[in-house]
Amino acid sequence: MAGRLIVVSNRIPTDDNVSGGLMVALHDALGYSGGIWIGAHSETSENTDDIVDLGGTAYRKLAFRLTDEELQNYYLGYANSVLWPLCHRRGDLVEMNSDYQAAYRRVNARVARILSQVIQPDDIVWVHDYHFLPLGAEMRRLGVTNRVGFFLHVPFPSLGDLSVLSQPQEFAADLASYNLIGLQTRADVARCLEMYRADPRAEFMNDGSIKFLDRITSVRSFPIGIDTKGFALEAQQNEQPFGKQAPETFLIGVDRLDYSKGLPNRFKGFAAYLQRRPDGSQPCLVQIAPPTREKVRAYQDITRELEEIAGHVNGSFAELDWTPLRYIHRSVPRARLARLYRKARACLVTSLADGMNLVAKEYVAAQDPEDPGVLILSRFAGAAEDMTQAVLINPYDIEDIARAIDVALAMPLAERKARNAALLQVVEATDVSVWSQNFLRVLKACPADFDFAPFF
Ligand code: ADQ
Repeated sequence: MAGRLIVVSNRIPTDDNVSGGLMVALHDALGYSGGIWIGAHSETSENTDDIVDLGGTAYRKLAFRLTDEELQNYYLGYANSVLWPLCHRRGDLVEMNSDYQAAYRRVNARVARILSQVIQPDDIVWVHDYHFLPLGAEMRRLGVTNRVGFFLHVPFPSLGDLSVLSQPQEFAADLASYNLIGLQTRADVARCLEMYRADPRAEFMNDGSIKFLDRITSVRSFPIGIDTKGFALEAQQNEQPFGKQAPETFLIGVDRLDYSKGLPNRFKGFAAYLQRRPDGSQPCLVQIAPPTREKVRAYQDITRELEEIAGHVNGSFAELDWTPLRYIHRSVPRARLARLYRKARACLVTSLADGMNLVAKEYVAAQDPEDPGVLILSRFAGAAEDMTQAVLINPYDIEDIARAIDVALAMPLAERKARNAALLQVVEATDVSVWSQNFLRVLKACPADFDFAPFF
């Protein structure tokens, strides 16, 4: 019998909430093979033995519990105040704290124990993202020899970034516990290989895989995408996304409110464009940015900074009948988002660092091929590696952002159509179902790991 799939991710869908490309793709992959989806429970509990079975028909969902202290030190602490800034080249925001690190390892060891209790010999395991870097190593410690793959959704850190960690050599050892390390881009793969090249414990095999102590690991890029057809269909509904106050010409930005997304420079770039726009034009920037990780100081700071800049832009340019910057600080239903993208003349993605950036792909998929808008895309988003027909920008350069808005709003129809068609090909080629199938196919083909020798 073919083995089941076990997926581990920070969030798991609740019964009526399988939405968003990634969630749907994993849901589908689990639906084909049967198996288990393991993730953190949304409510904390002091009883961490309490594994909550959330049921399910085609596959089971199991939620592990975090205590309040673990939510603080593991999730907000090590994951989001050490690893997140580290991977997004913000060493200045990394908060070193030994309690964070201890909680991170403890939670990963606990999840490994849960896994070792439910896993069967033919199962394969797919671990997602920076919350679970040491999960593979903890599973190996418990004697699990199944194929285990890891996918990192965020940028792979450079050697310099890694040196911020107190034990950077653990990063390489933890990752080498997986049979397959999946990364978003070829540039991420290059940085990962650079890390192993600098590590005397690693040896490169002829086929490009890495022998680390006694284990063989492959490193490959699997650029993530969206449910392209589904999203395009949502965008084609006729319903008006605005109420009465629809702006005539608008650009759109959609991001979690995160310092990695380059929002201050985006607002400043838009202001620089307004300064020199053609006479009489009244373009709007509609920025949708729901808050995340609000308990982390760096997120409180960026929220305050953006409110100030937004107030300044509107204070300087607004007229009685025109608000240039519409800054919406909450989530928007996906169908409405899709229709907003379709009506927007351009989309601004200004990330200072970004694993992929799905907004760029959603915007392209949502366009009317007969009259498409223009994608303005940061060179530092993973998406830019293949989406080269976007108007590429340096998000650190405010003048460059202003120039790109100018170019986008003045672009002739023929050029818009040609660029959108080329971009759509990239989006279709990296559809999220292709992404998950490719990853699982490569993981299943990895050499098995039955002669494991522990590292530590
Ligand atoms: P994120 O950092 O969350 O993801 P992104 O890839 O842009 O960034 O995905 C955000 C998703 O949330 C998009 O689907 C977007 O439509 C949605 N979203 C954002 N704001 C919203 C709002 N206000 N209302 C409704 N929906 C909203 C991480 C990495 C990325 C990587 C993805 C997937 O940081 O680099 O592309 O994982 O691997």
